[in-house]
Amino acid sequence: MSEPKWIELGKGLDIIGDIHGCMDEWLLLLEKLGYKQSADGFYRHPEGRKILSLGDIMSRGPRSLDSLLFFEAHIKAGLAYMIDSNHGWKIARWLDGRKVTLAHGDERVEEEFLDYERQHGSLATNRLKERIKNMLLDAPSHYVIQDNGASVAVAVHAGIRDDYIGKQSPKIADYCRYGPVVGVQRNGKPKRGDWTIHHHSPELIIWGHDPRPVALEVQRTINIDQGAVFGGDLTALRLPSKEIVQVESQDYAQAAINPLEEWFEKRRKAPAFKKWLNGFTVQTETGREIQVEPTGVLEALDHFSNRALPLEQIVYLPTDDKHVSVLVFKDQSAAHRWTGLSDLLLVVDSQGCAVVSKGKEGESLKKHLFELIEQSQDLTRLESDWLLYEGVMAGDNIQLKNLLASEHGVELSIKNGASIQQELAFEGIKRLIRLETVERIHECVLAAYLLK
Ligand SMILES: [Mn+2]
Repeated sequence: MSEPKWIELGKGLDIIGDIHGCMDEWLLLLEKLGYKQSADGFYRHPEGRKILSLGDIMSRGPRSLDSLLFFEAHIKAGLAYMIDSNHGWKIARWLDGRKVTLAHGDERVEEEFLDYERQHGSLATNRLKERIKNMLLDAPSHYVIQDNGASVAVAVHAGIRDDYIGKQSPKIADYCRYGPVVGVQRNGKPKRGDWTIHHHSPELIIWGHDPRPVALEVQRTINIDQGAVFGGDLTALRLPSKEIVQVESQDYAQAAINPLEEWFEKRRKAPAFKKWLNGFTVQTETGREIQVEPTGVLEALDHFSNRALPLEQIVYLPTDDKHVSVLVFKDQSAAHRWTGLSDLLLVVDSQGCAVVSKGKEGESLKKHLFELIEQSQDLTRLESDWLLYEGVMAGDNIQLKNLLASEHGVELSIKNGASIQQELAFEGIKRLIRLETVERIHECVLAAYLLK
């Protein structure tokens, strides 16, 4: 049974999301983090930093065994830590000779052990299996990370309750591996709930397990599983700096349903308009609460449904008639991923309407804007899926004024004494970067429109 443990932040920790056998990417990430391979084969950091894996280091991907061997050796040498996880637990019980069905990529671990046996014989294989089993069974349900005696963070695979932190029981171990159960699905499988909304204690909870495209910090919880094995990124969160370091990976899993694509689809779900009709409040990151009265909401929703651009394509409303917002996507698939539509360039006025109309004139304005953007950015080599500019209307043309944001961050920060319009624009952009739902972004757009 796993038992929780306390570890000191010491000279720094690099916490790693689900590796799932993506060993090539893991080695690249180690290099990017500054680890160097010593003559004895171990990877060490010149500053004495240590590695902490959130589990699920194997299954689904191509090199599970190498990943298991890496952690087995580095944990023993005191250079790394690893916590328990759902795949880890399954493999541990399989190695322990229990009757388990290997599925969801666990069968690939068995294949690798069979390969190993063909090469090294059954005696060596049994010894290896014993070592790996022990490592997996020794993994605690979670680690509490302390800095000079104060708990600053918790590392856990799938989730934790505040009252479980630092405690142990089979029930707690189960919760940490799989997350909470809130019901039963139609197929008989347990329905998992969102535990992050119940986290109120001060520690930062770092978790993985549930792949999502970006590492978002929400209410002092941060998910660092960016679906490496599904073609996303392999992520490291560095403590104490909270810096995120990533390497791109490939879709090794080739799953019928790709969880990263599923995430984008879910975020584009049509908003529940009803919730705004009686007025609403927008809470911004700066702590401001912006109240919107019910008057005019119905007309505004009618405007956005019938005359403005599709909601997915509006990030924020420019504050006056002279300005426009210009959103450009790297390519068709990026545009489709974020908006569900194929338009590469969107020019939006202060009413949320498209400035670039169809027809010949519209085409030449689009061409002009693409030329302006390409003068400063090579879109084919862009790391981000999109770029957002502020533009100024100049007769029939548009001049690009500022680069406001990209998928990776906001270029302009909000100044003290910003207007409500500016604050709402900034909040909408921040929500887009955090990959929040269209509904959460449109809330800002709607408020900005109503409070003009
Ligand atoms: Mn998992």
